[in-house]
Amino acid sequence: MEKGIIVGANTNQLDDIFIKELEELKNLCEACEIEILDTITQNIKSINPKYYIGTGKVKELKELAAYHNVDCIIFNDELSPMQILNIEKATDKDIYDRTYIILEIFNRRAKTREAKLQVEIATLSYLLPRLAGLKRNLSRQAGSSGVLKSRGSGETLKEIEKRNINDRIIALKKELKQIIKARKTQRINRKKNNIKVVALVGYTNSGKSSTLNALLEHSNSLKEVAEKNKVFTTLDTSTRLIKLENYHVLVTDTVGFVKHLPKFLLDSFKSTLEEIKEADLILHLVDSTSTLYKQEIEVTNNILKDLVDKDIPKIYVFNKIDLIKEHFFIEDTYENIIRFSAKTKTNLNHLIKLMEDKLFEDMYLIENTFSYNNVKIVDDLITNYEILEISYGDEGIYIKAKVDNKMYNLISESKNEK
Ligand SMILES: Nc1nc2c(ncn2[C@@H]2O[C@H](COP(=O)(O)OP(=O)(O)O)[C@@H](O)[C@H]2O)c(=O)[nH]1
Ligand SMILES: [Mg+2]
Repeated sequence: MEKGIIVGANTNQLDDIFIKELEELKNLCEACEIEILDTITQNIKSINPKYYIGTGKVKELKELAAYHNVDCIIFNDELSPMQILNIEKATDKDIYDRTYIILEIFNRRAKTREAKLQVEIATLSYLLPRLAGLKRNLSRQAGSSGVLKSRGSGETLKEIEKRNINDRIIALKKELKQIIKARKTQRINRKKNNIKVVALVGYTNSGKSSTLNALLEHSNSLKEVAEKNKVFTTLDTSTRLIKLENYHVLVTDTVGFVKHLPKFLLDSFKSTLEEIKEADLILHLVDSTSTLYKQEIEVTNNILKDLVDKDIPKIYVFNKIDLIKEHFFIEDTYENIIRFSAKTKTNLNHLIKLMEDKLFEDMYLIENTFSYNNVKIVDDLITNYEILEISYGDEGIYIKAKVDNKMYNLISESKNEK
């Protein structure tokens, strides 16, 4: 894990909003596997065009960076190419800015071809004017794009890189255009299993990962989960198989919303959220301690509206309720709300129950003994549905399961055929 220091300059924000922003950045860095050892802040009237912070602060920063022996310094803002170059010279450390960290997260989380293209285009557009300043960071980027691997020397290298990058951006945009065109004519229906999918959505720091962990801990019938996991070998790292009260579901931790997302990153951000389209339920995580939570909900919902055209049931999870001392009043504009704490597990059981209600409300409970010459349906049931009970007797296979409409009809038909 790399180690780093965060730098923030407060020009005209309220203190607690500024502090929250730095917390968010810390969380973002940790998502990029950079451990934050310290933070330096400065209240200034205007940003220093040369060093972002004041020259005195730069000295302090250099000493602190040397003291902690960090690999990098991360600024809570987008830096100009010149600023990166100057600060890197002055401190002798790798300099990253907020935008770079966000891009790094998007790079790691982009799954579909479209998302990968979007993110690479954004990354290259960001790198282009910064080639000189980011010389040491290029190797980090090289792995994801491959475009910067070309080797040369001195100035010519930069020229080659510049030309390559421009060519590559043009090629990527062309491919992206084709993908978007193709997508319009094909319906996405990639679901292979009938297992339900839950997406955790919300701002960075709202507690998405903590909630996933709380659910995971609760999912205590580990043997069963391990067995089931074999079926889902293709799961990516952010998706987990979770046992609720009766059923297994897949829970996906999505890329978090961030404050002041640069405009040129919006498309990449949306593309990394594509997986929400396939969700059967959305857990909208809200940081109850945020004074701006209403706005945050609205921003999140607006993006969701853009992204998904069908109605996906939603539960508003007002997290961090342990930090709220008085009664927490929530307007009744939101349906399906729950006051929750991922830390103290307040209302975890309630949340699990609510999830199950929302996910399985239009499922049928079936209880039937299938004769042994009906193994095809039994096979389908076992592979694709949640089996609550199964036993093999003389008359056949007894199964209790919850099934969807399609399977329900299939079973009814097979009964009639007898
Ligand atoms: N007090 C308290 N802190 C929480 C709770 N949930 C998360 N946190 C803290 O909030 C920060 C962000 O949580 P995290 O799960 O990483 O948020 P994410 O960015 O949405 O995945 C971490 O420092 C957590 O320890 C909670 O219910 N109560
Ligand atoms: Mg997280």
